[in-house]
Amino acid sequence: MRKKVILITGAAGEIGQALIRVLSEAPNHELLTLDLNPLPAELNGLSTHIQGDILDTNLFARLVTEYDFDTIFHLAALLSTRAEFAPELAHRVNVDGTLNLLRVAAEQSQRRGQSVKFIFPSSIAVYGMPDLEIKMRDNQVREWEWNYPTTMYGCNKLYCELLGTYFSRHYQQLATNRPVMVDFRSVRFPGLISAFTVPTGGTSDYGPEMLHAAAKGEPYACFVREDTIIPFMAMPDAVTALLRLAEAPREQLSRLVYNVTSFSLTAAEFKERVIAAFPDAQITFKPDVQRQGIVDSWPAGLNDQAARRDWGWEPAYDVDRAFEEYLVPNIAQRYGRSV
Ligand code: AKB
Repeated sequence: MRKKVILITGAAGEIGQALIRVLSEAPNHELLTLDLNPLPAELNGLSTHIQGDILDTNLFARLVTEYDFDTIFHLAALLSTRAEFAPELAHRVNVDGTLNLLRVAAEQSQRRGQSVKFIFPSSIAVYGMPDLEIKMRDNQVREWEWNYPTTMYGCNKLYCELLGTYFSRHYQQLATNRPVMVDFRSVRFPGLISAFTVPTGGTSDYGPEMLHAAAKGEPYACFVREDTIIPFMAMPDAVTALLRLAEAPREQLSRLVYNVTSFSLTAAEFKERVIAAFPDAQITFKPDVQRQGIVDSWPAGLNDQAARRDWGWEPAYDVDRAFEEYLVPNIAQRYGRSV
């Protein structure tokens, strides 16, 4: 008898760590986590962790003999800045990795005779605003607008949304003649900010980096201009979004891919909030041409009405609550600062 589990890929990343903490508290869930890296020691014992590669098809061939995947949170990806340095590797991990896993989900659904939920975090990187004037004009972008990504990561995410939709609606295993039931669902996240982990390889990272550097008492040179604006979200809301979407009754979903957002801030406003919490923060602005170009192509805000309407999405943390109740106290504590 195979063991029923929730699979989390990219589990050692920022979203993965936060998701493991929440899911491990819920009863009746066995977690199987996968990442190239080990989990941090404080998460030991909360899941069965496999250190491995999502491109390793032999590994999955072994895992499916032992485990029955009920739900898959496929978080593994190379983020936007890192993907620009290694576009082909990014394509392999972000696209081929997702395709491998969709195939696994399809086979699993046939074996179990029930659907497998496939939850996929997408990103504001799927959007490509043509210039700053239009970015400021269309500042509440809807899901089907401006789908012209300018980065490898954005292209990968947009294509994987389509791949997931294809597997969910059209893919058939003609050879086996048994129905495939992949229940693909995706959220497009804004820049995420965690109090407990620091991101690596992203381009929205200037927000969290500014905060963590200030709390550590280190100077920080922000790599985008002061007027740069994108949407952000506190990590607990990101986890809530994934779980709410996963739990939503299928018949209530009018789409498979949803925008979710919380608050939009300019880099200067971000700095003001950081200085209000850590008055000795040394923050300067030293824009990097490439990274600035990426963030300028991302929307200033997202329209998340469909998620609110279909599955009751609502962020718990607006900008004040995110800084005052989640980010500042937890980050200060992490680095032994009083606020
Ligand atoms: C990145 O900066 O690449 C990510 C994202 C916005 O998806 N944080």
